[in-house]
Amino acid sequence: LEVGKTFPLAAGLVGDAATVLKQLVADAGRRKVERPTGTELAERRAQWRSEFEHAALTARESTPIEVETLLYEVQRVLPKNAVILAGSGVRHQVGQFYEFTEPGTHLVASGHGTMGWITAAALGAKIGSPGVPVVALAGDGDFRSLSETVGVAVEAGEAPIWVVLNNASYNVIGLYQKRHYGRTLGAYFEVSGTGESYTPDYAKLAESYGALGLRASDAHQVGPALEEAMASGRPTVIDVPVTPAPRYRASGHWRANRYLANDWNVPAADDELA
Ligand SMILES: Cc1ncc(C[n+]2csc(CCOP(=O)(O)OP(=O)(O)O)c2C)c(N)n1
Repeated sequence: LEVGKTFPLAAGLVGDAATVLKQLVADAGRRKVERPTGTELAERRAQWRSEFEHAALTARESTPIEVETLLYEVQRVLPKNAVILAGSGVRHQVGQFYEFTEPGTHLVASGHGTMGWITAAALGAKIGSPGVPVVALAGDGDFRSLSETVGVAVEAGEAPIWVVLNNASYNVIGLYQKRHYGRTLGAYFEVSGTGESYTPDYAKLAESYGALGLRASDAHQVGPALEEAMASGRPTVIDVPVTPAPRYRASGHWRANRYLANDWNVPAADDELA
């Protein structure tokens, strides 16, 4: 029995459910719980937002593009009613940094975070929401798990847009591996023997399927590429080289900080699991 393996705990309890629940209820009556007020929460949210914007804007000239900067540019260009899909590698950043204001605009392979879902789900979402842009923010590993969907979209005459966050890796897996095992295995796409980084050209892949293929190599090219994709009315793949270096800070109980960004604006105490 491993208490606290997945979620950080203030106190781990093991016992008979009925007995422990009764004890907890009795105890809860004696405690006063401090909760942040709505105003405090709004302030923290604004602070969080300004940190994100600062990170995105200060990295605006870096290449490969930082993920925050890419998300900032995407939000700047897309209308609020655009449907955004978030892939398994990038879903946490999208959840934290994309400001969704309309219902049904944030689709995510939550739970198992199944790779490949996003590639096909973008086509389904476009069929379900024909009047708005549908944009999949997909890691390259995720996208290539089901990239033949691009051909199916051409056949169907549907125009989803896939933004491929190309870091030539299953980066999130590589980061876990480095942290916990001090080495990586199969996480970075490279040519066996030479160690040379490998990526297919996703823009050309799209073209070979008869779709529109674009590349945004720096932050300034992201907006124009999205606009071209939306205006084209064609299924489009935008290949975006992104950095594999993590910088964002994470929130919630999935303490990404613990293995992703220890040194970026995170109080040390907040980083420790019991
Ligand atoms: C079908 C499936 N296999 C394996 C995994 C485990 N997994 C989670 S994220 C990930 C890598 C994602 O790579 P990519 O989409 O390129 O995003 P990145 O981590 O590089 O940002 C893997 C292998 C999964 N979620 N689904």
